[in-house]
Amino acid sequence: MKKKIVLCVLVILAVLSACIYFLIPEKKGGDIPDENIKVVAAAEQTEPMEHPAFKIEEFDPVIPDGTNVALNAKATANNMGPGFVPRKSNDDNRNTYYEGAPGEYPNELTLKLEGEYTIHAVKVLLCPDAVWAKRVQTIEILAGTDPENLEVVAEKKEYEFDPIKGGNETVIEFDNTEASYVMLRFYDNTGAVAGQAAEVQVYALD
Ligand SMILES: [Ca+2]
Repeated sequence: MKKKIVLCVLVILAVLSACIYFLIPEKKGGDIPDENIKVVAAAEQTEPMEHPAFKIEEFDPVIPDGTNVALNAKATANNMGPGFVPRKSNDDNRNTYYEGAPGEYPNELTLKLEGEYTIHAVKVLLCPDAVWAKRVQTIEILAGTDPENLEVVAEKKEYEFDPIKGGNETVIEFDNTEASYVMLRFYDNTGAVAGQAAEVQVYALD
């Protein structure tokens, strides 16, 4: 008889506990212990998502009209850093580059083309690896057929080189010019102690 009474009491207590649990839902998760904690709802996600703030637009390189006539040009410079010979600016390899002598601005890199062409754009490329930090180079372009009397075809201007968003390259366009010599005159480089060019492409109309 006593066992039945004890069993009944246990059943009643269990039922009461269940009622208390379900009738007071705000107690289930417990109180927020700290007023500084902000509870936010997680976004519904059923597949991998990328936050728009971290999305980098795919770079679409600019390729000027015509043909690059700089590949076989003879490259010279008024100065250079150790090992950064001018020829590295048009050897078709973006991992090699010309760099001027440290702090000896302006650095003048001249390409003697194989003939006389009607040119309209110069593309300057640096190594595309992300390890190259974004930088701004101040460049002026001169061109002509007389190496002693080259004329400015693109005024001195700042150009951004960004391997993440811009392919670490820039295109400098100017009016059609008859030229067998092209000079890049570097005035400043925020990412190094002198002007740099891994590849210089000169575009001539066909
Ligand atoms: Ca090169």
